[in-house]
Formats: sequence, C-alpha cells, structure tokens
Amino acid sequence: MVDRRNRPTALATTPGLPPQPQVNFSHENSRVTAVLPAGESVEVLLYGATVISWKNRFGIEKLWLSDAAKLDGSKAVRGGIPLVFPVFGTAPDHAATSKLPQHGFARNSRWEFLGKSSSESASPSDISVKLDFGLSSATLDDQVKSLWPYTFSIIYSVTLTPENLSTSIVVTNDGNQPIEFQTLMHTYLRVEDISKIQVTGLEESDYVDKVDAAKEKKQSGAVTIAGEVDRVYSPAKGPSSPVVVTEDGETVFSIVRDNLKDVVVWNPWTDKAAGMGDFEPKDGFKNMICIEAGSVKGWITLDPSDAFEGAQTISD
Ligand code: TA6
Repeated sequence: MVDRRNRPTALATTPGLPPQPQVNFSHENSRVTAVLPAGESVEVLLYGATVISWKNRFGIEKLWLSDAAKLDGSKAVRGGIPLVFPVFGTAPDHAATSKLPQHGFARNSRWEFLGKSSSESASPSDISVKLDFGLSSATLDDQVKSLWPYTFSIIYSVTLTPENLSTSIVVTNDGNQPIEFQTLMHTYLRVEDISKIQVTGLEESDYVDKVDAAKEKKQSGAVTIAGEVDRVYSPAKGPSSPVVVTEDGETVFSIVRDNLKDVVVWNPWTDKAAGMGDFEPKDGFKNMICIEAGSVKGWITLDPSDAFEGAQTISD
C-alpha cells in the first residue's frame, strides 16, 4: 500500500531537461496515471494492477472498458487489461488451482505500486515510462492463500512509449516446491466496428474452438467476427511475429509477444454480452475485440528459485 508519506510525487522537472513523464496518483491512491510529454497516457488500477485506459497523444482511447465496469475493487474489471494468474478459466482437474475462481486471483487482488522509471532521453519522441506493480504471498489475501498456499512474488510492469504499450510479468518461485501456473493478459482492444475487423498473423495456426465443443481446428485465412468467438490459438509463427488487427484494411493494432506462446481471441457477441451484468452498453461487443497474449495451454512449471518472464507489446 502506498501511503501518503511515500506517495511518489510527479517527476520533478529539472531546468534544461526536456519535459519528463508525469506520474500521479488519484482516487484515494487507488489509481496511478502516467502521461508522456506529447500527451500519451496510461491509467492503472492498483486493484488487479489492471490497465483501465491507454490513450494516444490525441486523447483517443485504445482500450475498451465497459460502462458498468467495477472500478472500486469489488470485482475484476470488465475491460482494459485484466491479468490472469495462476489459472486461465477454471481447472477442476488441476488440484493446485481447482479451488480458485475463474482466471485466478491476480485480477482481483490489491497490488502494491513498486515505483516508476523513465527513459533518460533528450528527445521527446524517445521518452517512455515504466510503472512496476507487486503481488506476493506476503501481500496476498489470507483466504486466497488458503486456496493456493505457494510462496511466490510477481512483478508486473506497464511500459508506455509514444508508439506502444507493453505489459510484462515476472513470476518468481520463492518457496521450496514447484509451482504450476498459467498466465494471460486479457486485453480488450477498442475498435470502431467489429464487422470491419480482420485478425491476421494466425493463419494455419491450430486452435481450440470453445464455442464448438472445444474442437481442435486450424485457422484458414484471416479471423473475422460475425458471432461469438472464443478461441485459444497456438500461433504457427513465433511470438515475435505480429498478430495484426485491421479495420477496413487499415492496421489498428499489432501485438508481439515474448515467451507467451498462446493467443486467445474473444468476442462475446449478443447473448454473452447480454448475460454479463457488468458488460455495458449491451451492444458494446461491436466496439471491442479481445486479443489475449498468454501461456494457457498446459502448465508452466516453476522450480524453487526459478523465475518466469512473459510480455506483450501492443502498437497502435
Ligand atoms: O478469454 C476468453 C474467456 O475465457 C471467455 O471464455 C470468457 O469467459 C472471458 O474470458 C471473460 O471471462 P470473465 O471471467 O472475465 O467473465
């Protein structure tokens, strides 16, 4: 918990230095916002370390956030970039995580703000800022700890540059027994019109179709959305090969990954949107697509003292 004594102030401006990123807390220290000199911004809720806003220098919002999203810590945020850990979905057959809620506990835990760092650059176009957040077995809610009694620490970093937004996770096993986990960045991208969207970069990739009895299929051509889509892809190309979202043929997002081998594509469409109380407006599915970088097929095994690192970079 960042108390007022240690509350970071806005980065001081030193005479002669070009304008620096501004980092400020708000909403009773429950949110931290970083703004670059040219105007790009990112806002993170300490609850879940959930990115709830990413705007370009013109103030255009790049992420979709439900009008009914709970931002008071009462439940996981519907929109932005919720963090999935240590389980994707639910895993009733996996003893270690079978008692955990859907998508695990990271997205509905209170994280600590660990600090900020910015690039040392004279050129405004090179200025970036990194915000670090922490969650560990020492800070985890006791009730959750009783369901998942492992000794661990996570550093989750959000990095904003004039060109992109990156999120990265480092999980360390601080205990004396192996930890099995899954992790995913559940990114809700904002689009103008889902009917004009194509997702490329997943051609010839195997995927599990969760809206067709979890059948194993292979992607042919671009992904288009004309109904509920819920697919777990194993991209045929490597993580550094971008998954690209185009709208009317124009690239609107490009996502590359580091050590996150899977990509989930999700759009709830009409019925699922209607069934989620915190999904508003109900036709909001027309303005969002989830492209989720993760490692969710099978389990990552972390031996004592080992660390896992995974990251995504979203360019707009
Ligand atoms: O990532 C897709 C998915 O697993 C869908 O199956 C759907 O459940 C979505 O996540 C949202 O899950 P949530 O627990 O946030 O309602």
